[in-house]
Amino acid sequence: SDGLQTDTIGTKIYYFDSIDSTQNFALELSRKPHENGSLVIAERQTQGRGRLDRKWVSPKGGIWLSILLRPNFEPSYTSLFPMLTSLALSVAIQKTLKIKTELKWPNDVTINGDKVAGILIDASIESNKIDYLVIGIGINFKIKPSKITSQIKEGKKYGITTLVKKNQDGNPVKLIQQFLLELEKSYNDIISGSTANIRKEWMKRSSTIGKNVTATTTTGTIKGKAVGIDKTGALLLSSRGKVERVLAGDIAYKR
Ligand code: BT5
Repeated sequence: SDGLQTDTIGTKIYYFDSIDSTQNFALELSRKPHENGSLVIAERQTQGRGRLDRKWVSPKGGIWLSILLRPNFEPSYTSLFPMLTSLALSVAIQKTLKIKTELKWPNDVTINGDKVAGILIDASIESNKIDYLVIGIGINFKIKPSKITSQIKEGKKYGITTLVKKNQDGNPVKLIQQFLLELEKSYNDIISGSTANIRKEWMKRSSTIGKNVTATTTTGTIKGKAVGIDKTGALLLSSRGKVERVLAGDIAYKR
């Protein structure tokens, strides 16, 4: 926690050499009092997970962390969190490592289209109030991409990359500190109800807006041109003269 400039996030840190999943640990913590802002971080995960229980490969060399938050605001803001978190990460990567990244809706951080980080949000909402949120972030900091692709079926058709290459130097601690600072800034923005800036900044860094995409949701697929993001973080697709709203799902860009 040395050098951390945040007030809420990271006030308590749980560090593990190896754990099943930092996300699961943070979910357990939510049952205890006084854990707002707690950070769980591990060198490697044996059961890392993505959205919809997909596998998240988490060997040594990556940054695997989860943050437990108990925000006091409308549950509809929850869907903004993938955006807010990936934006904070993109800014921190640029500031500390001078690397440009793109944001792909809803939760990917990419370099030239290859995934370098992913975000997972677990939310518990009770009687129209947020009980807690757990934000999970996985960053391929310094990992040979083949170490990841070899462990996932869809590895070949899926571009995966690392922030720092084999012979390069990079300081993961600086990146984490900057990321937490950026995250807390946007978190405070959301708490005070100002989300316009987050959406504007996300769109500036996004590779999604303006593209023809195929969105896969739990109810089917929608094709259209990505024209924007609404207040809740939903993707707006222009399709046959209508604007369709995609609240959750995955997208692929048409080549
Ligand atoms: C995500 O899911 O991108 C969210 C990943 C969140 C991981 C963090 S690490 C700390 C915390 N603890 C956890 O257990 N999880 C969180 P999704 O968009 O569903 O992407 C999952 C897909 O990405 C998989 O199906 C694979 O195809 C691919 N994948 C798996 N491991 C990867 C990696 N290390 N880098 C890039 N892609 C990966």
